[in-house]
Amino acid sequence: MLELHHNNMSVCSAKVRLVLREKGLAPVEHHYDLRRGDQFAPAYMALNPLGVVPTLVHNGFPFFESTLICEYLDEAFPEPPLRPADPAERTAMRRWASEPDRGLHAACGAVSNALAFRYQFLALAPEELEANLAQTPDPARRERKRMGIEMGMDWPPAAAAVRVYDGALQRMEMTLAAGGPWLAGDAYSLADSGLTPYVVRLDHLNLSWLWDRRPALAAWYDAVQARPNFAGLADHVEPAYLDIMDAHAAELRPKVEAALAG
Ligand SMILES: N[C@@H](CCC(=O)N[C@@H](CS)C(=O)NCC(=O)O)C(=O)O
Repeated sequence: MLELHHNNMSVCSAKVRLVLREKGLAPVEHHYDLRRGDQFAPAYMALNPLGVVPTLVHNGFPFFESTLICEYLDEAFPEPPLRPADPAERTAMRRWASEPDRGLHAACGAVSNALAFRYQFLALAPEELEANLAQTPDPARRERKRMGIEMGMDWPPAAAAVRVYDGALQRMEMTLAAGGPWLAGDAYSLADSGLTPYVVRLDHLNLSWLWDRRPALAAWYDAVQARPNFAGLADHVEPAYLDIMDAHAAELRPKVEAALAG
């Protein structure tokens, strides 16, 4: 039996759902409200001690860390293969698939928070916000969350995160322009499914202008959206979140541009 503990708008969860769809797998789903703090419930933290989604449970055994889950799925359910057979392409795939774990995921969190999600928290009463922050077990993670909520794009790490994101887009552009059509060569792989939710997030944040002058990336983004497995992401998008992302986009664009120039 296959079970997925996830959240609809979580990029890491979407990453895993794209792979599940590609494999034609339909797990039993358990949805977590991350704003309410469902991820910190003791029963869930027994599965995933970090208190983050996603967690995949296969035949009673829990797997966490989305990059590792995706590799596991490709090993346990080999058809269609999402890891290139060629060793050099396989290494390239792993380099791209692990890009979120080397800073892009943290940058995505900081940018999403600074441009949109902080407004969900700022709408809470002060004591509700404190209670919500207090649930985050790791003090450093709690403090980062607090600063992002309080300062938004005026928090220097948020501006730095914009540059990290932009650097990843530029490297994607260069890779795709030099080879392609996929990130690790001729075939769609875990590299493409792994990066897709991060580009979608920028699109949702009204930052698609970041690839106005990146034609190879723009073509890749069209191609990933045209694939049937994209439903694994698109079917879970929550309109209320898109409304929050739209609400402040125009007013915040100059701050994003300033961060890129910084
Ligand atoms: N490296 C982890 C990151 C997981 C992660 O940060 N998940 C986010 C959603 S994308 C989460 O659960 N956030 C809740 C929180 O930080 O309280 C992975 O790839 O699975």
